[in-house]
Amino acid sequence: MSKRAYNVAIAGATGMVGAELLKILEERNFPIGELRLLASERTAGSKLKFNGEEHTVGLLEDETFEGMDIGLFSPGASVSKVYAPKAAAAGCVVVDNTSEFRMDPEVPLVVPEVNPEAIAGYEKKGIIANPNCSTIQMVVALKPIYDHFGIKRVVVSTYQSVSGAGKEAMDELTEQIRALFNMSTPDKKVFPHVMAFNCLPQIDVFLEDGYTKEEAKMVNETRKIFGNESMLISPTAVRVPVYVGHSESINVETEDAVTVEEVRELLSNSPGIEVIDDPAKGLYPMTVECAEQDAVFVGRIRNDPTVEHGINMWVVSDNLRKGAALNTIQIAEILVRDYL
Ligand code: NAP
Ligand code: 12T
Repeated sequence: MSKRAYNVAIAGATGMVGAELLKILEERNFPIGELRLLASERTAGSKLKFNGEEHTVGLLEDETFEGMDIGLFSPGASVSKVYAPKAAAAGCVVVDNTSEFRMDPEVPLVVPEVNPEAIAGYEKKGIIANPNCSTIQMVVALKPIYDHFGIKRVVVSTYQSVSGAGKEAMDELTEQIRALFNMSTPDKKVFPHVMAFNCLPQIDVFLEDGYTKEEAKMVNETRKIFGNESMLISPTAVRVPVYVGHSESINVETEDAVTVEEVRELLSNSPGIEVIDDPAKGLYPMTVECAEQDAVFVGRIRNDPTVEHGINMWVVSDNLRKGAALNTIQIAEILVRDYL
């Protein structure tokens, strides 16, 4: 039982992550007093349902956070940059889903299965950051291996769904598929190239070293979450025409000797992970089955014979749930249980 009810504001309530936040708050019976749903001028005044009741969406403004205890933010980085500090100044602790504060040394970056203790640092700025979706599912799968065998180096390639880029991106994929089936030229606004029936080796912008910002986020955020600045991670982030669910091919070179059976057993008994790995029966994780689920799914666990000690694995999770809304709410649950 929770100690009391908490007033919760959701910034970006009308977006893909916002919708998932509302669903999960309901499912997990989060102890909510007042609920304030906030978005931009585009949708302010519209109505959203929560626990069977209609709530009118308000406009995200300077005074919106008076009397609120917790702010769950996903309105985009530039908006969080302005409003998260305002919310925190009003005494509303923010759990922010955007990239804005993740690398701020005074803001904890948290995945509850990996570094829940970091939440204690929320007091410095009143903000806790939720990592990037691709980082979250990777670190959940790596944590038990890191603790038991030590990790020398990780090589990861992602297969990321379009929902990671928001509602408009999902609509763009649908419109492009429709256009191509009708023999017309597809329009593009969100993605840099046609997304339908294509794979784009670019997520977010390019940096000077030739990597994309999404790839840099995976390296920097993973190091911060593990508290290991020298961890070696070599990433390639790819967008694929899947609506929900990110997949990752992860190669892990370990310090100590490791067997496939040990890793299967270890991951099967680790929090937040479900192993689906029965090659004889053709069983492995796929986005069509892992979407709308909470776990990080791991399969295709196999030995890497090209290094002294290493394994390969295939990791799938719902990017809107564990990759965003669920992780945010797990952080909020610990916050109310242990701190507020
Ligand atoms: P989305 O479907 O495009 O929704 C964006 C939301 O932000 C909508 O509710 C929108 O309101 C609101 N918004 C936009 N500009 C605003 C403004 N000026 N003031 C107030 N609200 C504003 O995007 P999404 O997929 O939900 O993602 C939202 C953000 O969350 C992303 O920008 C990203 O930073 C973050 N995100 C993080 C992860 C992660 O890796 N953990 C995953 C996905 C997304 P309107 O409906 O009124 O426009
Ligand atoms: N570019 O919150 O486009 O850092 O899939 C999340 C998702 C950035 C983020 C995406 C992105 C973030 C995407």
